[in-house]
Amino acid sequence: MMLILPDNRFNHQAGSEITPAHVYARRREFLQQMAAAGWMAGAGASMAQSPVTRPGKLAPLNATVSTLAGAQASDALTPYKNASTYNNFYEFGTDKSDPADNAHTLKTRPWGIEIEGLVKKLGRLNLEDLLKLSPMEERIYRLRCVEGWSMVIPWVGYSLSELIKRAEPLGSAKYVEFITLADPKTMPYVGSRILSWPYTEGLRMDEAMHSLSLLTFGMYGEVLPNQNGAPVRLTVPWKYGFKSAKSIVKIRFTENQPATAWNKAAAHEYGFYSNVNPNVDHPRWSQASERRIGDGGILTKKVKTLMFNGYEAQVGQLYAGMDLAKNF
Ligand SMILES: Nc1nc2c(c(=O)[nH]1)N[C@H]1C(S)=C(S)[C@@H](COP(=O)(O)O)O[C@H]1N2
Ligand SMILES: [Mo]
Repeated sequence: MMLILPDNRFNHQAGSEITPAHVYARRREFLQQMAAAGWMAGAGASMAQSPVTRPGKLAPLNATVSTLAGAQASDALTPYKNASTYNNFYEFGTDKSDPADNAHTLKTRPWGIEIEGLVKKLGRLNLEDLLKLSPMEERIYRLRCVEGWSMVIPWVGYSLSELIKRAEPLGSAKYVEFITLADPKTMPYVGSRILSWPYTEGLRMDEAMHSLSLLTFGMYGEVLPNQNGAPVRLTVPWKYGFKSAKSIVKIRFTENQPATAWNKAAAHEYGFYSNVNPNVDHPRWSQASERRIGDGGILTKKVKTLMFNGYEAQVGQLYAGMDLAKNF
């Protein structure tokens, strides 16, 4: 499944605009030290904003550097070019380059999320209101695809729990279902038989309420490129990438475990939980290691995959006592 990727050291379209990952990491460290030392109280607080300088030339989305435990992976960032051209978004095709080539047709305005099911506050929240619902944070998360590639991306958004709290779920709500856009006019593969549309995903309520579950509006200091799930997606860093539903239009609160797109397509290969787990193989391949997408392509050395993608300290408790081989 690994394709040979272009060597990014030589083909950045706007190389001078791109902050190299190590420079970025050092600035971030500096900002965090400043914050920790109390230098950024009061008026100085705005200094904690993302140091990235619009690598995709999309609208900027300002955010403060998140101080949440687990939200600042220290791994080298994936170059923006790779993160925005090597994607899975089957509504736009199945090749990794298809979403970047085809997703320009996606209409991201007007947009809204419909809140449905077992909640007190039903109805539609439009994007403008969603953007103002809670302060934007920048969080560096690893995201690992089930196929064995991974990326490290500075995402911009806020905890999904902020939105859930506003919806006031009823006691009977045990799961959250995410329904994404399925518009055959703008998404060429909706209607094809690869998956059943719309692409849907789901989380257990406690997973959805975990502060690391990010309702995501941007990356690298800008709004999301269409191919990464504009204008709003999920990022659940301890689960395989397919749980991070893109271009969400509906969130439904349910009593029963919702169906999910990949579980419907191949139940023996993709379970509901889909937590990153190096000890439980996919029926057709090992899940013990991964390759970071970046400059090296197929030559990039594999690294060991970590339990819960490295977020075990934060999320392990959610699965205490569960047989993770059965609940894969
Ligand atoms: N609507 C929708 N969301 C989706 C997908 C998809 O095909 N359709 N693919 C998933 C998969 S398999 C992965 S790995 C991630 C990829 O996110 P990225 O392209 O931002 O890295 O998006 C997920 N969300
Ligand atoms: Mo994936």
